[in-house]
Amino acid sequence: MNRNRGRNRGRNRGRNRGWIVGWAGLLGAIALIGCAAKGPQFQGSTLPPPAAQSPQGKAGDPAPKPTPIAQSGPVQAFFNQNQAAQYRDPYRQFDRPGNDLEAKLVELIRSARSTVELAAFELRLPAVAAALVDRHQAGVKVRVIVDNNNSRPWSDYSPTELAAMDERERSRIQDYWRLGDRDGNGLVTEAEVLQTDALVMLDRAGVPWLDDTADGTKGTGLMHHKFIVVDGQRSIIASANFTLSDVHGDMARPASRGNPNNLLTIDSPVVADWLLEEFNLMWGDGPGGQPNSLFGAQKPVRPLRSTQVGNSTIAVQFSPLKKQVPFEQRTNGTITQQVGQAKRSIDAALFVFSEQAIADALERSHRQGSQVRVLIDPSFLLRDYSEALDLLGVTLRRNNCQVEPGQRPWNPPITTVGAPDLPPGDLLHHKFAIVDGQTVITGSHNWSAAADTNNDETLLLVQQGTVATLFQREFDRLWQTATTGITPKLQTRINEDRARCP
Ligand SMILES: [Ca+2]
Ligand SMILES: [Ca+2]
Repeated sequence: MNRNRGRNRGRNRGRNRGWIVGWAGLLGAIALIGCAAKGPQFQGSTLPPPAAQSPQGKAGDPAPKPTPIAQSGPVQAFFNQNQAAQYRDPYRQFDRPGNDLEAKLVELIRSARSTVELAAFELRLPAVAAALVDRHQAGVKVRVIVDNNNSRPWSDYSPTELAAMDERERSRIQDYWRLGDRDGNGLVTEAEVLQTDALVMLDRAGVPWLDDTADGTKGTGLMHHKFIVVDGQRSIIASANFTLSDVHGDMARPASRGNPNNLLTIDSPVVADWLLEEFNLMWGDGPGGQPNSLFGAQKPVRPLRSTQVGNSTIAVQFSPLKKQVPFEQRTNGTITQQVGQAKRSIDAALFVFSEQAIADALERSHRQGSQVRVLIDPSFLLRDYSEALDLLGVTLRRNNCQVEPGQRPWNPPITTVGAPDLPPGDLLHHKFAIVDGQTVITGSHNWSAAADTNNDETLLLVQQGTVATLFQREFDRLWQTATTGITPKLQTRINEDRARCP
């Protein structure tokens, strides 16, 4: 059975049109779009040269390179901003600090002898696609699930569609055209697409894949997982999507180094079984091969499960949970319980923090003497529903001057809450916390209600000394550049809020 169900559900959008003709039209449109902004795009000469790259950090003030921490054993952690490691960006072609997360994904996939299951919110990395194709062609059973928002090849968008996109979305797609133009001649040929457009590569090779419309819905919430299982034994659970932005950095932004992210490799048949169960529910090969995919809250409820892997304790829980499941048994309940148990410290680095109950648990731990430090992506930090405001003892009202329900500004507040200073184009994409320097909470699961009630997510807890040390090092790195407390920007927002909503 080799159903390519990504293409069998009426979503075959113009993929039969002539390749070159399609690209020529698209490139014309992109050039026009580029002219309106700042000169023509996709001219080889306008792409930033590799020499323009500069190392992260302030000029003349290079941070000392930390000592590498050796890892061996069945559970290991990797960070694309690990300053103790070095790799060559395979697409922008320069050396940089960090673990090559794409290489980790590729290494795992290429080790497969019988099966590969990959579930990723977005899959755009060419080397990952090439590894999947390689294994598929070698007779390994390869299956892929992506989210329906990201299930179209970038080379598939028509000029009209691109023109109708908002700037952010369009530049995201344009970045892949930059990637695709391998020889920098301003054109993306069919041969180049077949080397760089991951979903086209899978399609051409007949690798079966589907998205979360396979359950007959319009795509439920976000199929937000980022995991791979190989041979029912070895797995990766990541916070990174399998994209340039989340791993290496953007083609059009030379200073970007990829959204700060982490990835764990876990060699355990027990953990692999949990992930496989989740994957198979979503994939949905029912009796006789009849499709019966389940996404979102249609999946059966499973509790937090825990196992010993070497000297590590690993626990995994999947979301979303059905509405009737009590809060304590939900994924946000698990996070709440973990941070509420802290005796000494909680350090969190988060893309999003909007779950009130977790903020309340942090306050309880803080009152009992735990040091609480929270870093949040700058784009989210000061939203009216950001829990950062609670910790800082501040309320910002919505446009209609209403207070976000449930907001509970701390009294007394803390000042150890803020945002790291990141290179242009990079977002703080982690979803991790370290509790008492021992327990790491990570995975794909943001600290939001959507992650608990709507999205397919992996919540991962790890207790292991070296892993905790590496996460602590990543937190400390981000903390060094952070701006925290009531910043001038926040004070301005507070003043505006008072003037606007007396
Ligand atoms: Ca080209
Ligand atoms: Ca979806």
